[in-house]
Amino acid sequence: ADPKIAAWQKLQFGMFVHWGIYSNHGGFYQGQQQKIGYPEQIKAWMNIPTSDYLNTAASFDAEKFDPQQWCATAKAAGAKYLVLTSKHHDGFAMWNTHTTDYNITAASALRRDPIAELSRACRSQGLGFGLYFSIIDWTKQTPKPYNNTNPIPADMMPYIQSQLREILTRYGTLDEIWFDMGAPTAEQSAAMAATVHRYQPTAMVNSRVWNDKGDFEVGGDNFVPAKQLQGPWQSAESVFSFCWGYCSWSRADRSAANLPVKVRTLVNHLFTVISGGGNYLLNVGPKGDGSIDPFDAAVFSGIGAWNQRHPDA
Ligand code: FUL
Repeated sequence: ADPKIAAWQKLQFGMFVHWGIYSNHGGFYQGQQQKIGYPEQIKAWMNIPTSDYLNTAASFDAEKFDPQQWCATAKAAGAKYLVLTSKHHDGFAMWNTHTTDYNITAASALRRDPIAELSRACRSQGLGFGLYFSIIDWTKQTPKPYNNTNPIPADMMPYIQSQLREILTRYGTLDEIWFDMGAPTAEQSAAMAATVHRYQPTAMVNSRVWNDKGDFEVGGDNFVPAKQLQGPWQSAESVFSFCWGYCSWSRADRSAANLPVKVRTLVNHLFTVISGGGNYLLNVGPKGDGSIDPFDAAVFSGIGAWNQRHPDA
């Protein structure tokens, strides 16, 4: 077997993190709750002008952002790696990029590079690390909520490639790159995958680079197949299937009574997936201040309690 695939499959269980300017909104804009769509896509669903979105960015100081704590949450669950959103569809770069000022160090109050800090924290705690990268970008394309038929204009490719080069060369070894959305041509998909392989020869690329140019299959959101799939595959599921970024409104779902139900459901999915040879990537959406909601953190430690029954699984 290919050692690169085998090493990736050995990770088995990871923590996915959706965190960006949208986390500060938590599904609300001007006091109104977002009615449809994922909260990480609030800019498109609620038509937030870029100037307003930048105002939100300006107040994004993430005073409770603690990368060691995020790693501890992942480890408490028994996860072996962490995958962070470097850029979601809003186009806001969560690293100190040279390609645009629309980024966390230039346009937010945080002025730190969370990818740098998190990658270091992961390494210090013995966790693997990977990055999510949205192919569609609402700073280059008209924001369209949940539209997966967006072609990628040819003149967007140099921008994408420059951004990929930065995230692929600055943060040490990456275990996977998780592309998402858009409708690139086969040549564009191949070019993106080739850039990953060139700078990170051991990183695995997910199937949402499209056109069969990925190294592993992810299927749709919250996809938990009952059967073993052919080839390397992964299930990516969110603690709350209806939000990847932080949703502040779901108080009822975060009740004490719901905690054991949630843990049991997700443990069931974890074991279904890994016993079928897949990797399980469980998502959490930290708040805009950088902290993980206590309920969500308790879900991860609850899963860990189950995992310890099978420490070598
Ligand atoms: C989807 C995206 O559109 C969602 O916002 C989220 O990032 C999920 C993991 O993939 O297709």
